[in-house]
Amino acid sequence: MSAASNPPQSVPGPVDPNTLLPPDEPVQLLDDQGTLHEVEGFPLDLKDEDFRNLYRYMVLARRVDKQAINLQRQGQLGVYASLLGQEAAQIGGAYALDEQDWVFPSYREMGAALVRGVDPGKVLHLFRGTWLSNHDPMATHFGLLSIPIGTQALHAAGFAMGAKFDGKDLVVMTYFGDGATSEGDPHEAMNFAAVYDAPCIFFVQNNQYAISVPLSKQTRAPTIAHKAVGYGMPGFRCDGNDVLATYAVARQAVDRARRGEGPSLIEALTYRMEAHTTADDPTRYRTPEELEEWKRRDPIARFETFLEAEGLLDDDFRAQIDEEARGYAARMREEIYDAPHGDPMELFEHVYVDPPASYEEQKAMLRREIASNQEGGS
Ligand SMILES: Cc1ncc(C[n+]2csc(CCOP(=O)(O)OP(=O)(O)O)c2C)c(N)n1
Repeated sequence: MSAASNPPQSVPGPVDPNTLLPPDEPVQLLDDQGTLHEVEGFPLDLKDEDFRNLYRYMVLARRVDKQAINLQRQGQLGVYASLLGQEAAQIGGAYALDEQDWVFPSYREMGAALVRGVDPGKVLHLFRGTWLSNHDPMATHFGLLSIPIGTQALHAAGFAMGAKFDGKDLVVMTYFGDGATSEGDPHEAMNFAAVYDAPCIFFVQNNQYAISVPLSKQTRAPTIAHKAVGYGMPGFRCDGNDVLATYAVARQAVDRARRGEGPSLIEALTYRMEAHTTADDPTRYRTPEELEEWKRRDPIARFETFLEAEGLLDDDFRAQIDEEARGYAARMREEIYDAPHGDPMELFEHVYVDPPASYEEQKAMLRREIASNQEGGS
């Protein structure tokens, strides 16, 4: 689609770039010791029940993540991308959404999946190679995990534009990494979303690395949030290991989008404490000291200190979460263990309405390949 064929519905005047710039310091509400400090412009509208729920989701995400890594080690998954350390970023962001809203995730978003009520085992089929996913995106408003970097940003922008054209009250959030901001797809998505005032939040989890490439080799921009100015949308920056900051910042961006004021870019500063995927060896590109430093900033430990001081964490609640986590892990094992592989010919389904001529040749080629492997194996 070209911008000319479908003009924006409203044409705002020139934007003062100063109103779009991120603040000098990332928004932080809970300091490293777990003490709450109010920050102007980012009020917290959370009740005790919400605080407990945020904690519950973070602990569940960490346990689900551990189970997925174990399934990979047992040979049940081909690969898995851990979210360890990024729980606050993902969960604070997704918690700011309402039921009618949508999430378009990358491959690392098991925490956001939980907030949307997605059964994690079902999503893991992608990592087993059995199917794209067994969850229903229409029921949960959580799209399929996207392995090609940044492509989900386009799905999100397009979906948000469509929702706006249809007059629907919904906000779209898409997650991607710092590395993805060097790709063309997020750029095109952010530009279109801004031009069309689409209700789309671009939530960047800056976990410092794109596999082994550090952020310093990724961009010359002062911060990722500064890139927002170039699109004409506000850039927010927050401590991604502080769940109250990620929530409060996302809340502002979501409310803004819901009021019809267009998209926002959020940069949450965090750290991937595990390997990039189970196929990666992070000791080859980062030091043990760096990892230790970030472990001290663990998002769950920090929030726990706050909740304990507020009298919101007790043994009963911890036991309840533990039981829930065991239930999730058991269901993941049931769903994934020895799940039958699909027919490789499915590769050709759901791609074209009118397949090109080369398609039949390629299908025949794969059929021959499978047959010769079967002959070779018997
Ligand atoms: C289009 C595309 N190019 C390259 C890759 C290979 N690849 C997989 S993960 C990755 C790094 C992504 O880093 P980032 O966007 O920071 O996200 P993170 O994995 O840190 O969450 C790359 C280059 C890919 N999956 N898709």
